[in-house]
This record gives sequence, structure tokens and C-alpha cells, in this order.
Amino acid sequence: MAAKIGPCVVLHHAATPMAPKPPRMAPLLQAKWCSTTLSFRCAATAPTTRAIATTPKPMLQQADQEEGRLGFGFDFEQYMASKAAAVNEALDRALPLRHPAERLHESMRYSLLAGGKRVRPVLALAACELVGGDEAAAAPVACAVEMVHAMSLVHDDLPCMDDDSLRRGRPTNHVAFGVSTALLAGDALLALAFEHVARGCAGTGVPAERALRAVAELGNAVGAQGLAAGQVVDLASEGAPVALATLEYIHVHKTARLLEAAAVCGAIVGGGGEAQVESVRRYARCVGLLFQVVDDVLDVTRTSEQLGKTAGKDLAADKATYPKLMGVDGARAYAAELLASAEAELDQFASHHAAPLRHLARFIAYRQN
Ligand code: GRG
Repeated sequence: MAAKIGPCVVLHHAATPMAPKPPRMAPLLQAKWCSTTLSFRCAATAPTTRAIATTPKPMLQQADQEEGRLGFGFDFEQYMASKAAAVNEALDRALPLRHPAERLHESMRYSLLAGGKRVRPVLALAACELVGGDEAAAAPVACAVEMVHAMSLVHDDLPCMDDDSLRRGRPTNHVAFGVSTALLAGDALLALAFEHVARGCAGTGVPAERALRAVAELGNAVGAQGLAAGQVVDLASEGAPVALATLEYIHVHKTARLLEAAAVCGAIVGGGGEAQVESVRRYARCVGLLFQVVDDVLDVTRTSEQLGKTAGKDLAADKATYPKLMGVDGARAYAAELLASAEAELDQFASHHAAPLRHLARFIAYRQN
């Protein structure tokens, strides 16, 4: 299912000295940030006719509004680093080396604790915060989505799938441990994810009804309506011309669905109401697709060293990607639309609660690896 995209971006080209600073990472969309950031917001929140007819507010006021949305003085880099560190510690605790299957545990830990941006767990934690939940309630689902993610990377790299040898700057799991151990490590990570949600939710006092909904959400995201479906259509599409709708199906399922589930599970265990959870879902679906569009652009604009994984792979394999079907500029414009739509979903929440997710969407849009 394609993400629902908001109204067309109405660009407002008046750059202002009061415009907010872009994040510190060198941005994919940097050229557009300075002149259009405020306008992305206007375009996403107001009907086009109104955006054209209304006299623009004074620049100072717009910049204040923008800073308010981003949370005055909110330090996203610090937020991301502290959440990632907490998740890393929790993952380390969740997966000790155990006799006599040390090699299996080593292989699982190799992929689970090998760095990575930890975007999915941070989405879960931030979505829990968004709906006013206690962060501790979201810790088990945050760890679980990273376990599922690690599993998907291990399996994706296998010789029967993408057959890749480099991941996060290191040999892939099957190169380091052999194919059968890597396969089992992936399977065991997947099982551990669900065990971790069940035990962790019980341990942190999350009502069983919310824990069950989170388990169902995660299962749906991984299985035949989620990652596995996206992967199978992706594999079947190799070497054949791929329409944009098929590409969208692949990425919504392979990539966006897990990011969506991360945020939705965070909102569920945080006690969000139905409308809030669905709003989080729409936000995360846009962010998830944005993540993949950016990934495709990075594949053709960055080196293997910069990415920590094989760059230019999609191009070499003649794979359908957003840059291939839309051109690099078209893909960037699409990324800008997805970012605007994602942020528009956050407008109904208190800005200090929404700031982490707003920053996270921009982090994903402007990331460099
Ligand atoms: C076994 C049920 C089952 C499903 C697995 C192999 C597979 C089916 C799906 C592949 C899914 C996949 C690997 C999608 C790519 C998603 C993606 C863009 C990964 C990169 O994520 P980052 O950039 O990586 O967050 P880091 O390293 O930062 O964690």
C-alpha cells in the first residue's frame, strides 16, 4: 500500500536570516533546507488556496513558530545518543553468552550489538513519549524492533538473498560465522524479539491488552504482510522492469513497515488512544518510506566507506530504485514531500512532546549513511 502523500509542496522561496539551523549532519536535502523549511510546514498544514491567498506572517513569527515546533533548546543529537546508549545496554543485557551454544549467541550478538543508528528503537521510545507514556514501558518493544531489524539484515545478506559481504563496516554475519549459524542466529533473534516483548511488558507493568496489541503489530510487520512479503516481491522483481507502484510496495513492506511498527508499538504501550496511534502510524509510514528513498539516493551518491556497506550495489545489479525511476532530483523532491507529510501528522500534538519525532524525521531525511 502506498503511503498517503499530503498536498503538493508550495514553495516559498524567501530565505530568512531567522530560518532554523539545519541539523549538523551534512544533509541530503541541504540545498532546499535554507529556503523552504518553513514552507514545507505551510504546505503540509494549510490548503493550497489558503497558502497562496494569505499574507505571509512576519518572518520572525514564522521562525519562532518553527523553533517552537522543534522544541526550544531541544538537543536532538544528545537525545539520540542517550537513547541509543540506553538501548545498547538493554540489548547487551538481553542477550548474554550462554553455554553450550556460545557460537550461536556470539553470532546473534555480532549483529545485534554492531552499532547501527538505532532509528527504530528511538522511534518506539519517542512515540511512547509523544502520547505521554513512560519511557520504561517502551523499552521492551524498542529492543524487540532492533532484534527484528538485526534478523532482517542477517537474512538479507545471506547468499540466497542479497549475498553481501559488508555490513556496518564489517564482514556480514554469514561471512564471519558461516551460513547455517547466521541463518539460525537470525531465526533466534526473531524469536527473542517476541519473548522480549512478552516478558518485558509484564515486567514493566504494561497492561497485557497493550502488550498483545504490540505483539500482533510486530508479527504483522514481519510476516507475510510485511518484511517477508516485501522481500519476496523484491527478489521476484530482479532483472525485470519494475513499475513505481511495485517499487513502492517493496519498500513500504521491506522497510517502512518495521519503522511503522516500531512507532506504533511505542504509542500502544505508552497508552495512546486509537486516533493518536493511527496518527503515529501515518507519520511513521511516511518516515519509513522517506528512509528508503534516502537510502536509494545515498546508494548512488556515497561511497562504501561512507556508508559502511557496499555502495552502488543497486545500480550494479540494475535494481529498481527511486533515483532510477524518478531521477536523483525527483527522488529528493519526493523525500521532501514525505518529510512534510510526516511532520504534518505531529501538528496536533503538544510541540514539546512531538519535538523528538519531528527531529527524527529530519534526521532520517538528512542522514548521510
Ligand atoms: C525472516 C520473516 C523474515 C523476514 C526477513 C530478509 C528479509 C525478510 C527482509 C529484508 C529487509 C531489509 C533488510 C530491508 C532493508 C531495510 C534497510 C533500509 C536497512 C538499513 O537500515 P539502517 O540504515 O541500518 O537503519 P543500521 O545499520 O543503521 O541499523
